[in-house]
Amino acid sequence: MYNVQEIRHDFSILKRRVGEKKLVYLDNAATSQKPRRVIEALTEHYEQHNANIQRGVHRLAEEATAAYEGSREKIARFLGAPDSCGLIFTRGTTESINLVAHAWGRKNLREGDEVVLTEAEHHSNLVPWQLAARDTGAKLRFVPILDDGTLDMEEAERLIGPRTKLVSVIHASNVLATINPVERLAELAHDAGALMLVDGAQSAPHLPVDVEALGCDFFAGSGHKMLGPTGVGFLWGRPEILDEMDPFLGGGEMIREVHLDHSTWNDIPHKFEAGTMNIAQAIGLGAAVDYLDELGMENVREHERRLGEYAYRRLSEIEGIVLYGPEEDRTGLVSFSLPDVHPHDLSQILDEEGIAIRSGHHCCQPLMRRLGVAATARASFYLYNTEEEVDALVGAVTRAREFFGAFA
Ligand code: C6P
Repeated sequence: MYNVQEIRHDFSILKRRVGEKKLVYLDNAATSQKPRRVIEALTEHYEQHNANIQRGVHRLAEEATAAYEGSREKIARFLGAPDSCGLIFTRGTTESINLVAHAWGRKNLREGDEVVLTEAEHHSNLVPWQLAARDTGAKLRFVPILDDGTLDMEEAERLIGPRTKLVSVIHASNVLATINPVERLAELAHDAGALMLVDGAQSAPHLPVDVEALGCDFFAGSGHKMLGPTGVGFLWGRPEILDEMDPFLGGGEMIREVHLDHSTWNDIPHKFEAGTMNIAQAIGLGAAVDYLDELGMENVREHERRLGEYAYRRLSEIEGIVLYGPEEDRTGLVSFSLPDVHPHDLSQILDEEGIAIRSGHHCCQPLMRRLGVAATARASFYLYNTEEEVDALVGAVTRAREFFGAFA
């Protein structure tokens, strides 16, 4: 039985106040809060086991290595990966995609090749490909979005063809809440002989994910958006593809043999983990995944689906409000704008009521242009948010609408 009040006890920060007001944290798409268990995993690592990993044979080094590798296995299992050697620790989604753009893209893309993205990509899944295209002569193609915020799949079928070498798309949009049909896109990519990368920054924290069922070749995610510490995330890749890729960063631990004039590479995943990694954070992410597993991702999804639907319906009742993205099959976030109120002013007013939302372009400037706006306000929910918090949001947005409307 999913008990949101019990869950909230695990997150001390949710008890704090913002001035006189109770904190209502609705900026989870930017980063999630951390349960006590994750914070304790970090403390326990530093107080009891801290050592560098992979290198030492002393007791602490062995304990730290076992915890770090244990975390890798947990995350691989969480993603439905058949084994953990394809799971690489990175700093987050951004670094994971840059890793593929460098280590796979620079090696495999040529003039005349195409990388297919969408109009709704976060800058993390656009700029690395712009740089790779500049260096290799490959071209970028973009699947448009329809007015309801879903992908134009007819156009996707037309765009993905013999020149396509990679299809790289968000699983879920951080602005529109759209869940993309990545299984179908992976089929189209593979039929064309291309690979498929999924940006899972906004899906792994919120939906059950199974990389085998999705049929993707790479899956990128950020630990800090799924209850884990900052500074750690992951790239899962098909081992046979990772094996063939060049290294990303050079340095300690990613090598097998080093000579003055050349080196050979360690096995995956270590080939892609150069230097001392974010050990404590990776262990903390393992604790986060344990927490999510115990709640059950189906239950998390159902809680957020209901909350997102409730928020969408209540917000839509506010006069003049514009809501972005599809009406159904959404994740638990809502982007919106009000006539006569700049989203930044709105989020400042909400902050005075203790309500944390995000406003801006959400690192999706091309999408903002497509929507014809400079910025939106965005409330994003997670597994510990409640209907009362949605009510607080709706009340505050309504009051802001009335206040600014009086001057319009
Ligand atoms: N979106 C948001 O408020 P990093 O920063 O590497 O952990 O995640 C980047 C990233 C990649 N893809 C998507 C779809 C994302 O939403 C994000 C991060 C945050 O929407 C910060 S801009």
